[in-house]
Amino acid sequence: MKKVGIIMGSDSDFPVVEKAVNTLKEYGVPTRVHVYSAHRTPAEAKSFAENARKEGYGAIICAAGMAAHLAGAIAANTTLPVIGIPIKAKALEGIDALLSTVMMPPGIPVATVGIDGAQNAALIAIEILSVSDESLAEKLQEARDKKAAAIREKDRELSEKYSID
Ligand code: RP5
Repeated sequence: MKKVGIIMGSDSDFPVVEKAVNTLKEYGVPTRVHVYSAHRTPAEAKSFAENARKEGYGAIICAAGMAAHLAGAIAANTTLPVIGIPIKAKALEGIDALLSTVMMPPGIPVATVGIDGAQNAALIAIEILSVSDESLAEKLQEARDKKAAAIREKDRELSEKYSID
């Protein structure tokens, strides 16, 4: 199976990124995690992106806050799919990172999830790998079915408890 790379701009991003790591672990996806910053360690970030395809990665998740150019910088150096997680920092509540990550000029895409949307980032990476991996496709469907069953149960409970004749 292809690997997923998770890159974050700072170890201070990890409390959010951990949800992506856990989701990939749940699905049994080989994952490598690194702190590479587009501005503090740009050489490492560039080298990772340039070598990722030949090293067996299928998707790269990039998490960064503030003027978050990490996902764009990684995408500039690979044609693998790059998924950006805008991290919520204090000053602008993550709007800064959201706009920096999502507003890529045409030609170098970054698939951007919501602010702190680490679980969805992992799920998109898994969906990408599932195109050529039937067991992942089955696991994704099972998880959806389970979620839908749980919601139906909640519907039944609330409906019984609060409906008024
Ligand atoms: C970004 O700056 C990082 O991704 C992090 O979200 C933010 C703050 O970094 P630290 O100052 O906490 O290392 O590059």
